[in-house]
Formats: sequence, structure tokens, C-alpha cells
Amino acid sequence: MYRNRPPTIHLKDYRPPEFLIDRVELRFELAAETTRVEASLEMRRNPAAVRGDGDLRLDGEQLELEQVALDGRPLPPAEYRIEPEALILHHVPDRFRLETRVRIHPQRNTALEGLYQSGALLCTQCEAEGFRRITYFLDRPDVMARYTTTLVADKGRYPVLLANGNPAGTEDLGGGRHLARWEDPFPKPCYLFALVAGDLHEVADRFTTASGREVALRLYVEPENHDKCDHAMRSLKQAMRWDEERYGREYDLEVYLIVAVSHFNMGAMENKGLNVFNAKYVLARPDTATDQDFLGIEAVIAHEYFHNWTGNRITCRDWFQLSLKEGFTVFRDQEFSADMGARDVKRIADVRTLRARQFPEDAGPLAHPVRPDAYIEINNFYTATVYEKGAELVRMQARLLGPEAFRRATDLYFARHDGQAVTIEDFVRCMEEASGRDLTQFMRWYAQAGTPELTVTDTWDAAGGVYTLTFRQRTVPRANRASLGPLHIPVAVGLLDADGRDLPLRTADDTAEPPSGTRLLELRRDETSYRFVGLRARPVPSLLRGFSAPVKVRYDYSDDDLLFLMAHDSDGFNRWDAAQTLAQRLLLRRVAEPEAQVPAGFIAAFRRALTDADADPALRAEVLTLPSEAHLGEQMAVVDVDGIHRAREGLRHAILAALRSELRAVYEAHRDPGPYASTPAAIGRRALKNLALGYLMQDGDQEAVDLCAAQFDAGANMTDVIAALGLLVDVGGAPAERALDTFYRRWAADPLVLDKWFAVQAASKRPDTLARVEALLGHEAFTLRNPNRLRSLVGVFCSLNPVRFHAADGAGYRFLGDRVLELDPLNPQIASRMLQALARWRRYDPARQALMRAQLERIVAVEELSKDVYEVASKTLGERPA
Ligand code: B3K
Ligand code: ZN
Repeated sequence: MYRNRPPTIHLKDYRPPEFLIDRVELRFELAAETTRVEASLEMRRNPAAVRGDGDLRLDGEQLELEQVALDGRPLPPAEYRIEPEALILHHVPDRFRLETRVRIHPQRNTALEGLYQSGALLCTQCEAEGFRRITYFLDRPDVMARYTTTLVADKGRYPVLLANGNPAGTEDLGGGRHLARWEDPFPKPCYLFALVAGDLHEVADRFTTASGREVALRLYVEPENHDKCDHAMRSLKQAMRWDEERYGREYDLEVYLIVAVSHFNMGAMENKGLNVFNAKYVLARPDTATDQDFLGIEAVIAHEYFHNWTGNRITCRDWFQLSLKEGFTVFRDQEFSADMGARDVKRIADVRTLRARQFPEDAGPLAHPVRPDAYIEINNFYTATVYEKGAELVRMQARLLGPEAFRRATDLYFARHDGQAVTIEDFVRCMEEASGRDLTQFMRWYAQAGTPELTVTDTWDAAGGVYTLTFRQRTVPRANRASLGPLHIPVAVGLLDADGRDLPLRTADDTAEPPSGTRLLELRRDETSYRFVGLRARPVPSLLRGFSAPVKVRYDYSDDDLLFLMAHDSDGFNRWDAAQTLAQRLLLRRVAEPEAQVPAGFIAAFRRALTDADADPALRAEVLTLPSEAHLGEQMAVVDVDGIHRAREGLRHAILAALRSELRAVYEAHRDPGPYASTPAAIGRRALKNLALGYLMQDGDQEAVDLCAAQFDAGANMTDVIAALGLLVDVGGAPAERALDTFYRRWAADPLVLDKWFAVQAASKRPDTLARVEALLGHEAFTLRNPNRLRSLVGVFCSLNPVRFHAADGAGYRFLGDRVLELDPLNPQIASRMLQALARWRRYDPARQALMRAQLERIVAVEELSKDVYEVASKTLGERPA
């Protein structure tokens, strides 16, 4: 598992597998300490592959081989070789049955990959390459087989035994042991294998598919969580219906199972018929989960469900194609959430995430194309680029094709590739064939890293009534690659008249009168100009409506233009974006000149947005949220950590000073006395109310603290409680300590709620936050072995608290370095994630750079480093091309 200077895997080296596996029979004798795994594989030579040396090389890691037999004949050791990561058989026939028996140790598995123990449960995580920790296999996604799984276990400890597919019988074996058999009729790659064993509470429901088939839905949770499943189950049924209506996709097995586990490296996993979830994305009750938790559950439940077609029925040929399933499935879940909730708010949230996580990634040492062409450890490539930028690429194609052609294209994709392991080209070819469009140039988006910059200039010819927009695109190539040339970029544009109304966008070439509103321009060259004719006065352009492409737009808006767009743009996304640009501009100005005045126009616009009772509260809250410190830092050549913090806090003070009574009125007007509902309207009201409370708490005066403490004490729902707690903690003192204490005593037994208790302390603006975080490492409820707990404390501090993490003395960096080295031998995936908080080290002042670099060098010097951490540390230092 540990090695220095591990090899790089390249896309160009892809070869079809020499052997195929048609059928897999697995038998597990499950126990936490030692589990025995028997595998019987029906194998044959792949007629489509080039014949190699005749050897069969099976992947396997940390397996104790007890026996290997070929067509029933046990092999003597001379006929095979065991390497640390492989079992090699010499001279196998063209068709044969291979049987192996191995021992594995779930309880000792702290990496949470393969078969592991979570609490009293046994469960698996195989994507990307965890199956090789369960049995010897061809662990690659283009080997698809039919599986039968038999689970044998102690009946008392493991009454529930689950695996992929349909249930195929149970047996009592006597002596307190029992057996369950599962059969999956659909061929699948081994990364979709799963099993779960434990004492679980079952929540059952049913779903009738569009064609009338009955599907049993079951959610499995630890018994104490039996009353936190309603929202997840409702979300699942909505997702199933939506996929039928929007994509014509029906579910295909008799049962759909979801298990919630407490120890999980990421959000959830789409194993065929048996999703395994981080409990965080299943369990919700109004008093334990926030609005954001409710929305996250809806999105992740849907995402994993949608994978059944985009990922499972049609899978990836190799791991370089990861975005084939992830980009498309994220696009699908984003659209689902937009349909279930508030479309503009959802788009704003998604773009916020893209700008906050993907843009920096794409500009830093770990930048890679949506389809990477090289990796050391594939687990490092489950990134914002592959997921979120990948989703934007599918969104652009959907937009270029239009809804009807896009539906024809996805229908074609499902019909043509069902049961196959395919590539991104296969997907895009379906887009082309169904629409007759040529997407050759569009394919560059998948191959080129870096965020394109679009510089826009305009001219106005008053005499001729002609307005010309000129677009210049530029992508700074990343990761030592040459530029691939200009991209095909869809840019949705509107033109506003002096009253803020949309004008028709007519060019001299148009034969028919174009409608007023948005026009989709398609840029294909380095520079493109559009001449809009028949205008009476110079319009104000509304550029990149709905964020129609993942690019940065540079256009020299005046402050007045931005105020105008904020007030009038018919595109909700661009109204918000104008406000963000304006606030960003003002904040950056105040970083340079701390005494700069806040323009009256800005305060007036904020007042209007705050008090505009006709506007959607959720959108008002978005508009009034200032850009984050991290986002502001990304806009600077050298990140001024303290200057940004001061400027942002200063502007918040100024807003409070100018709008105190309005904020108070908005707070009062949006208090919701009724019972909790997770509807978009109710969520929006709470967002606006808590935003107002945040501003009111900005100078920590007694009246505000009392108001906040009262909201905390009222305990109406977790959204309101945690918002109040976070604000109290930022102000500090006795009210904060009292609230923290109350919260802890109330929720000590609920791990997901306790995570929030750790997180609010790690996120605190207070100067002594690192000391507190360090003390919390020793808290009885803290453990490095639970990824959620670790993310709540260490992750939140290092990634979401820039002013404290980047303290000038380097204490934050040392803290992170210590945690990464402590964690790497236990759980390399999480250690590597944490380390990415240092990715942007070159953007800071020389003193901070030196301190961050010292931590990276200290890490990369360690002999026995995981591939995961080695890859991130060495690339971040620039020792290897990304
Ligand atoms: N496919 C999984 C992610 C697996 C991550 C492996 N390191 C969850 C998802 O995207 O749905
Ligand atoms: Zn996914």
C-alpha cells in the first residue's frame, strides 16, 4: 500500500482486457476479525484483445490466499506467483473456471475501502479500485460480469444480509448462523459490487414504475435513527418518477436498497440495487438537520438513483472516462433539484460551488482536464473538475441541442450502449447523431484544463443604430499542455433598454424577426464580433445569462450598469451576479484602501434588495450574501488574507450601521411560527431571516445577542438553532459558552448533530480558534477514524476558515501537516483531501509560501507515503506535471 515514487497511469496506454469474466459466484463467511471469501470466476480470453504473454494477472491487495484452483484442480505454488498487488497464473486455457479462497480483515480496515466495519456493521466500498481488497479479480470497469453472492454470518450479530440484485433465498444454518443469497441479473463492473451485514432497522415503501412493475424500496438505518428516514424515502420516489418523465428511464430490479452508515469517505455510492450512503445524506428530522442538509439529501439520493442508468447500465470503459458517468449524473441531479425547488436559487448555488471549488482547482497545480489523461491514484480524481465542470459540459451540450434533440440524443445513448463500458466520445457521438450538429470542436472542452476567459468589448454607432459586441477567448493552458485552440462556447446574451426591458437581438443576417430576450451566441474563434442592428439607443448588455458556459467574463461595466442590471435584468442569475460583481469590486477596493467610502448607491441597492417584498426571499438572501473571503482571494495576484478579512468585516459593519432597522424588520417579518417545512418558500424565508440575523450580530451588541440567544433557546428547528449558535460563537463570551454547552448536552448521542457542534467551533472568526480546535482534538467525542467527524473539525478549519488557517505564524499549516501525516497510514483518501487546502500556496506572500512549502516538503519526504498523498504533495510542489 505504501511506496515511494509510484508509477503514473496514462490514458494513451489503454488496452482492452486480455481476459473477460462472464459469471462470478461469491461466498462470504462474514466476521469482523476475519472474513473468508470464496470466488468462482467463469473466464475466457477476450477475442477483441491482442494476445499477450499468456499469463493471467489478477488484481489483489492485502489478501491472504488460502487456495487457488483452475477448472477444479488446486494449483501448486509453482503454477502461480503472488505479488503485493497481484496474483499471476501462468499459461491458462482459453476458457476456464478459476476458484480462489482468501482471508481478509474488515476490522483492521481503516481506509474504508473494500470490506470494512462501521460501528457494528460490515459494509463495502469498491469504487474505484476497492474490489481488489476483497478478492482476486480483473479490477477494471470494462470487465462486466453477472454476479451471485452468498453471505453467511452469525444471525444474532448480523440479522440483515444484503448484496446486489434481487433476493434469491435465505437459509437457517443452525448453530446461530444463517445465509442469504442475492442474484444480480445485470452485468456490472466490480466497482459496483456491494454487501452489507448488520443489525439494521428497515423502513419499507413501494414504487410502481411507469410500465406497472412493483419495486420494493427499503431504507436501512441503525435502530436509533428509525424516525429520520421520511425525507430520504420521499426524495427517492420523486427521483424515480422524474427519471421516468424526463429521460424515459425506469428502474430495473425488484428491490432498491439504501443503507446509511456512519463511516464513509464520501457522500454515497451507487452500487447496483444496494446504495451505501454516508448517514449524513439519509438521516433528517427538522430538529436534527438543516435546510441545507434536507437539500443535500434530496440531491444525493437522486444522484445515486440516476446512476442506475448513467453509470451502472452504461458504465465507463476506463477511469479516465469518469466524467462520462459523474458529469452527466451531476447534471441530472442539478436539474432534478431545480425542478423540485427553486430553479434560479439552485443555479446560483451550483455556480457558487463551481467558482469556489472548481475555478481554483483549474488554476492551480492540481488542474486537470474533465477527462484527465494521466493519474497516479485515481481516487484523487473525484474532483470538482470531473464532477462539476463535467456537468457544465453536459449542460452546454443540452443547451446547444435544445430540449427535443437532447432527449433524442440521450434516448439514443441509452438504446445504443446499454450493458456496455464506453467512452466520452461515445456519449458525444450520440449528441451529434441525434441533432446533426458537429461537436468536434466542442470535444476540446474535455481535453483542455484551465478556465477560459472571455473578454468582451463593445461599440455603439448612434447614427446607424448598430451595437457591436466583440468576444475574445483565451484559456491559459494548464498542466504543461499546449493550447488546443479556441473552444466552442455557447454564450447567452440579452440587451436591455433604458427602462430595463429586453430588446430584440437582431443581426443584419437575420431573415426573420428574432424574439426579444435571450439569444444564444456560439463562439468558435479566438475573436468573434456580433453586430446588432435597429437599436435606438446604446443598450446595456446582459452577458452569459444563466451562466451558459463555465468561463470568466471580463467586461468593463460601470458601477451604475451593475446597479441597473441588479435591479432590472430579466435573468435571475445575472441579477445576482451583478450584485456579486459590485460587492466584489467594492471589497477589493477596500482591501487596497481600507478607508474607502461605501458608495451611497451600493447601500441603496442593498436596501432595495433587502426590503423588496415582491422578490423571492431566497433570492434576496443570495443577493445580500457578500462574496466569500476565499473567492476574493482568488481575484488577487497575491492573496491578502488579513486585508480581505478586514475589508469584508468592515463592509458588513457598514451595512449594519446603515440598515439596522430594515434588517431588524426583515428579521421579524420572516419569523415563521408554524411547523417546519422543507419547501422552497419556507427555506427561503429562513435563509433571509438568518442572513438578517447575521448582519444584526455583526457588532455583537447586547440586543442582537439577546435576539440570537432567544432564537437558539426557542429551538424551532436545526436550521435556526445552528445559525444562532454559529453567530453566538463568533461573538464569544458567556452566551457562546452557555449555548455550546447546552447544545452538547442535548445532542451528545447523535453523531451527525455533534459534527455540527465541532464545525461551528472550527469555523469561528475568533482569533483563538486554532487553540480551540487543537483542544477539541483531545475531546472524548473526537476521533480521526470517522471521516465526518474529521471533516467537521479539521476540514472546516483548514478549508473554510481562511483568516485563521492562514495565520501569519504558520501554526495552521503545521496543524494541517501534523494531521495529514497522522492520518495517511489510516485513511489515505481523506488525508489527501485535507492536504488540498495547501494547493494554492503560490498565491500567498513569500513568508506564507515558505511556511506552506515547508509542510509540503516535510510530507513528501516521508518514505512510506500513500500514493494518494504522494501525488497531491508532489504535484502541489510542482515536482511532477499534474
Ligand atoms: N461514485 C461515487 C464516488 C466514488 C468515490 C471513490 N473514491 C459516488 C458518486 O459520485 O455518486
Ligand atoms: Zn456520482
